[in-house]
Amino acid sequence: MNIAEADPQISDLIRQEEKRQATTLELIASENHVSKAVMEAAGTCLTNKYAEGYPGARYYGGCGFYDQIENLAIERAKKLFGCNFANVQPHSGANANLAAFMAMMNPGDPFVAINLASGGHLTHGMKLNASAIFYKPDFYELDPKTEQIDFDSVRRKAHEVKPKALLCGYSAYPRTIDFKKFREIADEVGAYLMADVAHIAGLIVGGAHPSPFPHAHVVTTTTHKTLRGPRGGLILTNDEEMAKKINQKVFPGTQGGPLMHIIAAKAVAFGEDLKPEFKTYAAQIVKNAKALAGALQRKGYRLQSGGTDNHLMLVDLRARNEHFTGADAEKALEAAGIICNKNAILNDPRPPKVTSGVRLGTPAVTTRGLKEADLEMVAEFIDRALLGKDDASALAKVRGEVAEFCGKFPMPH
Ligand code: DSN
Repeated sequence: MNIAEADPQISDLIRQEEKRQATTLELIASENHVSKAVMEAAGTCLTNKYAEGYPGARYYGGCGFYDQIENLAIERAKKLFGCNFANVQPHSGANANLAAFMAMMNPGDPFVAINLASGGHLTHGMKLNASAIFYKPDFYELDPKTEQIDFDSVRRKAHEVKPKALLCGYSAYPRTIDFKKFREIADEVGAYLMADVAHIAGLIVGGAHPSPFPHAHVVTTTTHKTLRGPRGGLILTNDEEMAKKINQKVFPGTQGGPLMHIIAAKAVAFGEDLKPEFKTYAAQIVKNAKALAGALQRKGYRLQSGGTDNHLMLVDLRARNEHFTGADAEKALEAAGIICNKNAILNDPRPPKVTSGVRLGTPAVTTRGLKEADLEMVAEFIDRALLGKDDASALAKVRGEVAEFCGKFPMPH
C-alpha cells in the first residue's frame, strides 16, 4: 500500500511541503535540494536492517550488501576529500563532532573555538551542549574592524589555554578559512586541529574553497549542505591512530546501529559530487553568492566583513533601515516566499531571537539553476518584501511573483 492510501494525513502534508519547496526560494545557507537518486536511496529497504559494527565486522547476520554499500561510501568520501580514512556512520554533524571530541580529548579537557554569536556552531562549546558540559571551551574572536578571524586572538587564546583541540570551521562565516595558519598555531601549543567544514564541504570538494587537508588532524562535516546528500555526518582523517579512535568513538562510543539507507544515499551523493559537473556547481554557488551580495549592497544593505568568498553572507539590515530586525525580516521574507534565517551581526545589541541581520546562502537556488542575473532579481524581491514588511498586500504580490519566478527553475529530478 502506498503512503497516500496508508496514511493520507501524512501523505498530504508531505505533498504540501513538496509544493512549498518548489514555489519558494530557499536561501537558508545550510540547506539544499537532493537529486531524485539520493532521495530514492534514502527511502529503501535498507532502513530495515541492523548493521552495528563496520564492514567485515558486524554484530548481525545478513550484512553482505551493507558491507559493500558502506565500503563504496567510504571509498568515495576518501576520493572526494583526498584523504586516507572516512567514517560515514555519524547520524548527524553534531554526532560527528561529539565522536571527534571523544577521539581527541578526555572529559574535562580544554579546547578553543569561536562562539555561536560570532558564527560558530552550538557543538563548538555552547554552554548547554555536550561540548561544553563534558569539555572546557574557550573562544577566540573576530577582528572588530575586518569582522574576519583575528589570528592574533587565536594565537593568544591558544597559548593561554593550551587546548587539546583547536577548532575552525563555522556556521555563519562568509570568508575563506586559512587552515594552514590554524595548523601553525595548533602546532605551537601541541593541539589537534579540527576543521568542521559542514558548510563549505561541497565547495572544498568542488575546488571552490581550499581543502583542510593536509592541515587538519580531524575533519568533520555534515553531508546535506553543500555536499547535497542526505541529512547526516562524516568524519575524515589522514592519521591511522586517530582513525582507530574515531571508529571506536562513533560505534560503540556514541551510536548503535548505523542508518544504512542514509549511508547508501551518502554513497550516491558522493558519486554525484565526484562528477566534473559538481565543480561547475560549486563555482556557481560562489558566483551566485557574490552576485546576491553585490546587489544587496547596491540597495544599501551592509554585509558583515564587507562581502563573501563562499556560499553565504550576513546581511546587516540596519544599514537599509535602522528599525529592521532579523526576526521581522525572516517573517516578511517567508510571507513573500523567500526562506532564510535571522542571524546575529557581530556585537549585535539585539537578543538572539530578534537580531539585526539575516544569513543568506545560495547552495539550494544554485541547484535549481539560478545564475548571477537571477540573483539580482532575488535581491529585488528581498528588498521589496522588506520595504513592504507591514503591508500584507505588498507581500502577497511579491509572493505571487516569486512563485512564478520559481516555476522557471524546476526542482531536481
Ligand atoms: N544548523 C546548521 C546551520 O544552519 O548552519 C548548522 O548545523
